[in-house]
Amino acid sequence: MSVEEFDDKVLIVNGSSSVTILKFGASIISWKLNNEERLWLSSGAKLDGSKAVRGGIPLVFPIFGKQKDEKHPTFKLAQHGFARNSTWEFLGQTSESPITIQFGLGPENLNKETQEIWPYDFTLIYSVSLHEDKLVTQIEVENTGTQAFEFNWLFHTYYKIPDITDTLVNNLVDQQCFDQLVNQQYVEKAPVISFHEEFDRVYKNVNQDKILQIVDKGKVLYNLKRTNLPDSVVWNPWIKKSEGMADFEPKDGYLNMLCVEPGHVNSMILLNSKDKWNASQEISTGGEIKVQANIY
Ligand code: TA6
Repeated sequence: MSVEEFDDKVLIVNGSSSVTILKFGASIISWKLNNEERLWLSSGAKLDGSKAVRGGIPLVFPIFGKQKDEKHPTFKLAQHGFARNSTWEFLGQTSESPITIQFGLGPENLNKETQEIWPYDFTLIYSVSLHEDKLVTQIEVENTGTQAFEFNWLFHTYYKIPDITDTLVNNLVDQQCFDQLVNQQYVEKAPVISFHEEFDRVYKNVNQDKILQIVDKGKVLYNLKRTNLPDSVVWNPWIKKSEGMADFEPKDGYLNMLCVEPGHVNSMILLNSKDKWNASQEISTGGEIKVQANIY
């Protein structure tokens, strides 16, 4: 087992498992289990801090997407906020088993422009735990100032999959969702989600006992457990949108990736002075298909 810090990243290795985290964005860019890569990373991804990483697990804070309310303090922030576009501080290892390391972000890590746009005192503590059989990412948001602020949080996880046309997502049936492609809200009636075109939906208030499963030809690839993250975005850019993203390579990469993104994005979280907010995602692989359609 080892934790190795480089100038731009931190690498955890534990036998045939490993995880690589870029200090820029505290973005996980690789997670290997049994020496097999489980996250999709564009071959065109910028890893030099020039833009948010296309792939892996970018972090979305304090706004998901673009704020529509021009009076809101997050209105002038870039899409998906500043967490994925800022260099975090490596805080070191906090546990041996599972191996856990932490990164921190505060106003002192933001450029002047961002501090002026979003003038709040806060601390983000991001923990990455590499287990034998799963990956856990946890976030703590603390309001260290005197003014309350509002935020969204989302783990923008890009899963590596064999073939999107054989892939299903389980346990979202009967959920309220907002379809970002047609700007419409409706109840998901498909027993399982399948993919044959661009897909971009925000599933709202999904009971946290529901384990979201990514299934390939009847075999469970990934299980996603969420704590304090009621919403989940499901996104595949398909052909046209992939062609429109300069850093999305190869262009047919949409066939081998799927984003299932746990978050709190349907509403803003209000954090009062000195309060803390915690959330996490746990990703495991394999196991049985577990249909939980009747948990509301
Ligand atoms: O999470 C889905 C989404 O909001 C999509 O609408 C798409 O915009 C994707 O995020 C990627 O956004 P980005 O800013 O990384 O290009």
